[in-house]
Parts: sequence; structure tokens; C-alpha cells
Amino acid sequence: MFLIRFTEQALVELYLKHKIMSFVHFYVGQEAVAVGVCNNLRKEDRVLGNHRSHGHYLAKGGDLRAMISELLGKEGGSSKGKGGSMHMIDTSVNFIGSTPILGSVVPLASGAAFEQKYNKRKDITAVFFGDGAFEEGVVYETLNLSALFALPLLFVVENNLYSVNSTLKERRSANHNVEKIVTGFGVTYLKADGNDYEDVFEKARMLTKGIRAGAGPAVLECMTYRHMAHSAPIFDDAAGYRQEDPLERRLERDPIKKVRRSLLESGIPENTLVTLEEKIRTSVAESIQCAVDAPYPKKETLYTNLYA
Ligand SMILES: Cc1ncc(C[n+]2csc(CCOP(=O)(O)OP(=O)(O)O)c2C)c(N)n1
Ligand SMILES: [Mg+2]
Repeated sequence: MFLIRFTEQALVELYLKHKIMSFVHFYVGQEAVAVGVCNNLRKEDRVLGNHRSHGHYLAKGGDLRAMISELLGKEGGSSKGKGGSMHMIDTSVNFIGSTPILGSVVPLASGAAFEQKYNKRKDITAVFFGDGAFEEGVVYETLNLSALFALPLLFVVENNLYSVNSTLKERRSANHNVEKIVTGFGVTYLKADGNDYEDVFEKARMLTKGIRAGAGPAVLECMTYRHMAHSAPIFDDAAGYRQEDPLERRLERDPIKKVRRSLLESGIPENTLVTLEEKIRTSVAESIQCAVDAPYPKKETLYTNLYA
């Protein structure tokens, strides 16, 4: 979680200097979701993400330098510098892709899970998407078919209350109920406090255990907060759309603060944590420097690795 947070904090400067070649959707505030879920996954398990996937990529064991290089459009990037922040992939750790077209990744994940089941593999697939994407029609088709085929698939809905700047109330009827929708398809549902690593970890542990045992798909809805604006590293409270999550509440429930507190309470000395944090910050700074110094893709490769 610290690695994800420190990496994104360090990306702010690159973003403001226009070094990043694509949109950047910051994951600050949501780190407990990626890490709580991925700490229940094995290397062989597959993960797919969305437009806000730096956390998912790193939590699945993706390479930090390759990720930063990708954001900078460098040839050493995880998608050879051609995908940017919103199209990351690293098959060496089974992070099999992220796509920014809302909901589109969900049926792709069911295909990955179908293959796992069809070929009698022991591994599972987890797909991360937001509360806005949950409103896309293809999600319901996928819930239906994944239940029908009892696919080894964990749907992780990161409910940060907003789709860009529109609130849940503006987008859903008063009686909208995610749990009823999901269980209506015959899919298991649990809700977690997405600001609390231990709660996410424990609920994901229960669900992944069931999925591995052949119980079929499950949804884990994680209630969380996006600390910054939709796609810029700024606090956007002045925009006026935030109703339930004023800055004080977001900061008070910051998952990093919480996890740090519980590490201290568990007996880890403060100076051990400080040393660890320094080590992570140094490794982030080194990766950034390497990526900044690295070459851009060669002109001859302009049309390779393109799917359109
Ligand atoms: C099909 C589609 N419609 C609209 C968009 C533009 N768009 C990009 S991100 C976003 C909001 C997504 O909200 P949510 O799924 O809750 O994820 P969050 O950004 O909150 O993490 C929208 C509307 C898109 N990428 N794809
Ligand atoms: Mg959202």
C-alpha cells in the first residue's frame, strides 16, 4: 500500500511537467482494496483492471520501473510505451490487462475465468471496476453467464461514490440495491470497508476460498474514497459535487494512516516503519530516474503490437 501511495505521490510532479503521455487516474485513497484482494491471490491467478489501475498492477506484483516507463511512453514500458496509464498489461505476473472503456473488462475477465475452468486449472480471476462501470449492461450479462457456468471469478466493485463528478443519487433509483442485483443472479455478495485493509483482506479471503473450492463467482463491493479529482492530482472539493466525503472525512479514514496505526499497535517499532518507508521512497525515485533516462520506442516499431 505504501508503494502504491508513494509512487502516485511521486507521479504528481511528472504529471504537472507534462511528462506523462496519457490521462492519469490517481488511486490515492483506494490502496486497501487492491492490496487486500491481491494478497489473497497467487501468481497464477489472473487480474484485470480499468482506467484507475496503478494499484491493481503493483499489488499483483507488476514491475514498478516498467509501469513508470509505460506512463512516460518509453520502450521499456510494460506495454512497450504504447498503452500508457490506462492500458497496462504484464503477463509475467498474470496482470492480463486493463481497459478504460467502462465495463468492457468485465466480460474479458469472464473469458479468462472460463478458460481456467475449461482447462481444469486451479487458479482464479479477479476483475476490478468502479461503481460507474457497475451500471454498464455488459456487467449484468457477465454476472448471469458467470453464475450459469460457475466461473472462478471475483468481481471487485470499488465504490468510491462517483462516476467522474456524478453522484450515486444522480445515477441510480432510490431503491437501487447492488446486493439484491448480484444475489438475484445467484452470485455471492459481500460488502467491505474499502478503507480498511484488514476488512478487505478478510472478506476477499472468504470469497476467494469459496471460488477456489468451486462455489462459483462472487462480488466484493468495497466502499472507499477517491481522495483526488477524477483524473488529476488535485483536491477538487471546490467543484461542489462531493456530498458524503468532505476532505476531513477522506483524510480521517485514509487507509494508509489506518494500516500504519495498526502496524504500530501490533508492536512494529516506529523506526522500523520509517526505515521501510524511506526504502520504498528511494526505490520509487530510482525507478522514476531510470524511466526518465530511458529511450522512447524506435520509429520502426510504430505499427507493431497494435490491435485496432
Ligand atoms: C463506456 C464508457 N463511458 C464513459 C467513459 C468515460 N469515463 C471514464 S472514467 C468514468 C467514470 C468511471 O466511474 P467508476 O466506474 O465509478 O470508476 P472511478 O473513476 O470512480 O474509479 C467515465 C464516465 C468511458 N471511459 N467508457
Ligand atoms: Mg466510482
